Amino acid sequence: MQSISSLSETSRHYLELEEKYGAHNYHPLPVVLNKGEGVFVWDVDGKRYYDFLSGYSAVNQGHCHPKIIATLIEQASKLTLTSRAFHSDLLGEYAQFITNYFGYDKVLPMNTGVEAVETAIKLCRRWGYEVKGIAENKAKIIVCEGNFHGRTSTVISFSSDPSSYKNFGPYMPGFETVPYNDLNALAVALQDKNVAGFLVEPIQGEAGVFVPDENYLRKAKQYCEDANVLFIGDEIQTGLCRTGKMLACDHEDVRPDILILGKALSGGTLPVSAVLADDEIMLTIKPGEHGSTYGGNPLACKVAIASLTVLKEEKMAENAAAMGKILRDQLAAINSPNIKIIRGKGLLNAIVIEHSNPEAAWELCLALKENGLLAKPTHGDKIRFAPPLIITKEQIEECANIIEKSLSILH
Ligand code: IF1
Repeated sequence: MQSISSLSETSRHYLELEEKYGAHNYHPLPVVLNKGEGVFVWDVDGKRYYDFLSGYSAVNQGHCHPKIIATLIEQASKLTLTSRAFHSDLLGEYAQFITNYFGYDKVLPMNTGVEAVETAIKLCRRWGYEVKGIAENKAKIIVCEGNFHGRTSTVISFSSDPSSYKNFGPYMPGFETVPYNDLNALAVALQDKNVAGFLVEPIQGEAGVFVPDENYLRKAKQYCEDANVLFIGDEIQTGLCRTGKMLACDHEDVRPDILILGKALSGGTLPVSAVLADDEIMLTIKPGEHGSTYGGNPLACKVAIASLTVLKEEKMAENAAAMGKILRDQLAAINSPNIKIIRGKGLLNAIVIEHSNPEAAWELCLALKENGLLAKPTHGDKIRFAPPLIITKEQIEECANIIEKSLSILH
């Protein structure tokens, strides 16, 4: 394991400050960044890296996208926050833009991804009681084994990962877990008349980029319709062109009843999330029954319009589809005995490392860092490869060479 002592004095200085004064709730790769532009980030010593994590898919448009930053600066100089106690000239414009963009009646603007997930859960439960007619406090939401939907107390209540939920109890009731990618298990769970919703990631990111079987999402949506249950699509990580379509659900022409967005909705500049739904669902929440201080602030609205605009203008979904295929083909061509699985869709990919050393994936990420590419393992033996969606063919090929060169440390 590379020790901190091999880092420059400058880097060590920043790590030591974090260690002493910051909570120890992460275990980052030993690198200290201070600049980002497009697919690249730079450390405090001026070394350049390809960013193959993209802020966990928050930086789909590339670091510091010029149009997004220009919009941020311009609006930040005018008006950043009115609170929802008053109207602004931007919330209505943004609401019209994003609802037209995705084809829904209304949007409820929030900030972080998990706040949007919590909002979707509240909307689903409220619809369950007031539209479906479920008895009060009996509503259930089906979730999947291996899910990751955020880290609030409610959301970790239905996590299957002990590192997310252990010793954070007591847990929120009203959730039932079924295996991911298992239509029979879902069909059985949907027989319960108290089920109000099915919350699912179209691809399970944190679990290691699990792509479900073809038609899983389409059939799951059909089963939900047949059971009068809301299909809630968490596209916080898979959405906004990451998987080669605007939404991962678009690969199967599935329209979630509740669509959850976050991360790249602001191009990695500030927390912006959104919940989209039609009136029958959205209008079950009345004035004063939900909200947040920053939700729908003018700065977020303006930045989100710019972030969504450049996705289409620069055809980032098409590029993600094309570059993702090249990346997976190049990884396969390495033919490494240490790459057990290559999987993904668009530019949301992961490799599963095969090696006797349980630290092999971490060691590989340290070698990748030395060779100019930043990635981080998830759940031990999986490494996510998710660069910004503006990456070029030449850059993909260079990165595949870096990965091949770095794999030699596992021999
Ligand atoms: C961390 C993971 C990724 C998400 C999906 C909701 C949220 C996330 C599908 C909540 C957030 C982030 C959280 C961040 C690391 C990252 C992550 F490793 F945690 F699981 F991407 F896979 N739904 N994912 O992926 O959004 O509240 O964070 O804005 O907590 O370490 P958030």
